[in-house]
Amino acid sequence: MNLPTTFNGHLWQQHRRSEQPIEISILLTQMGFAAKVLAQEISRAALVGNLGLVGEKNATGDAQKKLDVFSNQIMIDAFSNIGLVAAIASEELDQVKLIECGQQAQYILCTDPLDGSSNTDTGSAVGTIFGIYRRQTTGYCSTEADALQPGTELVAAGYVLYGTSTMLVYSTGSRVDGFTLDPSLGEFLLSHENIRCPETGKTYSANLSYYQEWHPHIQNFADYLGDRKSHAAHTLRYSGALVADVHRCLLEGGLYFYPPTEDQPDGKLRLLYECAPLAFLVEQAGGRATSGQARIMELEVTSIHQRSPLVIGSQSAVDLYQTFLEQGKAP
Ligand code: AFP
Repeated sequence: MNLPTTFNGHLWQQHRRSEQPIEISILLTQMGFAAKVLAQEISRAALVGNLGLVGEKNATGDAQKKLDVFSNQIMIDAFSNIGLVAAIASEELDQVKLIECGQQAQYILCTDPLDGSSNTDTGSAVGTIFGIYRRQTTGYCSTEADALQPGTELVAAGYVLYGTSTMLVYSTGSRVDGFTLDPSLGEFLLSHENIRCPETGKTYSANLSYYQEWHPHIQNFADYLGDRKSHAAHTLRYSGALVADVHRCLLEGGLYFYPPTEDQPDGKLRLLYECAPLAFLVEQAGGRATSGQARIMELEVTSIHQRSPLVIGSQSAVDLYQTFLEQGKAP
């Protein structure tokens, strides 16, 4: 039997091979630990009274689930005491949380601790998204400005998918690797090495209940994908958790799109801790991510809870979306 590669072993190898700073490996190790704690709590939430609403709204106006609050606290606890993180921006926090001052604390964590939390009460997939930036300001303590960096400045990003298994997928900018949690060992083991996003795919993910509010060109695109008689037909798969839908695109190709609507001219998704980290990963795997107007990675970030339309997945599928957006029809 070949001994599997653990997440921590892999991080150490990457550190030695690519001279990736050891601090990045430590931060990712910590992310792996937080993911294990969350996986355990999410799976037993129904047994310990941890499902349902808290009764409050979060920083972006969404109803807060008990698991949202719990997940946010786990992320804060996991990164507060290691001395490397200067600040955390989270979907569940109104403002950037300043963690640590001084020379050692050179990293900024941006996170959606529990993506797709409306799925928790029905046992469906949820996720955690994270992006890590280097601190840019030079004062003794960090400021909110450190979190307002474009995706091009990410030094590491990834997600954890809590689904039929728990998977951690990450990149530090040269490749994308995926690890599956072996619950009996309590270890993430390398299961998806050097993931490449297929050039095309058979599925698309979008909330079609907003169809009437989309731009007519995007309506045409959805009609085109949904035309069962066409060679271009795609099958709809929509989970309500961005992580789960993007994970499918990453492994099997296809695309996810959340366009602007009348009510939400910038779409629903958050640029800093949802769109940018996933764009970083998908691009590293050979896919593409755009807002329709610009590459997600290059969008200027002016506030931590800023929204952006998102189109992400296989290169050719995202290209096709762009063609429809501009011309209203297939090329
Ligand atoms: P929640 O975390 O509030 O459930 O939002 C999840 C999410 O940000 C993303 O994961 C989904 O793809 C998207 O919103 C679903 O939004 P709609 O319900 O509008 O389709």
